[in-house]
Amino acid sequence: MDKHLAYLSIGSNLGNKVLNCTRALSEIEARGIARILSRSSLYRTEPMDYLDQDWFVNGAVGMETSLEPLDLLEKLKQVQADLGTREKTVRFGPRVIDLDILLYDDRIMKSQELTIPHERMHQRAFVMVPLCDIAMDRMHPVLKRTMHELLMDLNVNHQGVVPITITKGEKND
Ligand code: PH2
Ligand code: MG
Ligand code: MG
Repeated sequence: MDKHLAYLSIGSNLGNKVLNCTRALSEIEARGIARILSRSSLYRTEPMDYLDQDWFVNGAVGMETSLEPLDLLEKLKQVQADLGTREKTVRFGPRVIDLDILLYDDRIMKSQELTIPHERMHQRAFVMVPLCDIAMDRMHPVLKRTMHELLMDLNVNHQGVVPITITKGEKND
């Protein structure tokens, strides 16, 4: 089987957000969907597009998969459905877990179900900041600029993205 390198954006803004993100990654490996090669830090991020909702936790991962993009999308949707509520979500609205394919090798595709690279990735600090933790030198196959260059073009000050720091208890350390 051919191996492919895919990058995903992970997000959650309902329930235990950090746990939802880490669970989704465990499920991706447990179900044999992909082998995770790199993971970014997690960030608290201000909601975009649909503003009347809680802040998100976002991250990004690089993974090796033998699935073709549409099969990968299908499996990721199953993970989302199994971890989240099966209720209908508002477009861009609150969700237990969101797994979006950002990049898949240097593949460029556009279909009704899936567009790769993700159409809005370069406009979103909550995607580009985590992605640059793990793939800043990677070239965007359409825009022909590195992820780092694309991040520099974004005015990140206008989009709250704050690294999650694990603080130790005052008395126990
Ligand atoms: N996802 C959306 C819409 N808005 N905002 C942030 N900060 N993080 C997200 O993951 C996000 C969003 C739709 O998927
Ligand atoms: Mg999304
Ligand atoms: Mg999605």
